[in-house]
Amino acid sequence: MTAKYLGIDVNQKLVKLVAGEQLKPEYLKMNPQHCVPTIDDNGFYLWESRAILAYLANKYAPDSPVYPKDPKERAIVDRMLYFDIGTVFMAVREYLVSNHIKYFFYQNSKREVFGL
Ligand SMILES: N[C@@H](CCC(=O)N[C@@H](CS)C(=O)NCC(=O)O)C(=O)O
Repeated sequence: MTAKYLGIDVNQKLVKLVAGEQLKPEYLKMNPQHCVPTIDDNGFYLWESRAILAYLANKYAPDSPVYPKDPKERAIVDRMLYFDIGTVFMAVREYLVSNHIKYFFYQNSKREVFGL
C-alpha cells in the first residue's frame, strides 16, 4: 500500500503460507524469520511491515509527508506505528486466533477424523 501510494514500482510475488513456501531454503535465505511481507531491494532484504514502509519512504520518497523528516512530525507517525504493532495488531491477532483460526482448524480436524 505504501509502495503504491509513493508510486514505487514493485514486483509483487505471492507467498503461499499454507503451502509452506516461506519455509523453503530460498525464502529462508532472505528472511530466516520466514514471515511476510519481505522485500528484496537489489539484494537488501527487509521484513517487518512498518520497517519496510519507513525504508521505502526514506529511500524512494524522502520528501514525502508520509514519513516526515521533521523530528516531531516523524515522532507522531512513529507513535502510530508503535501503537499499531504493540496494541492494535496484538489485540486483533488475539481476537482472530481465539474466535476464528482455532475454530477453522477444529472444523478441519473434525473433517479429517470423521471423513466429512
Ligand atoms: N510484525 C510482522 C508480522 C508478520 C507476520 O506475522 N506475518 C505472518 C502472516 S500475517 C507470517 O508470515 N506467517 C508465516 C510464518 O511466520 O511462517 C509484520 O508486521 O510484518
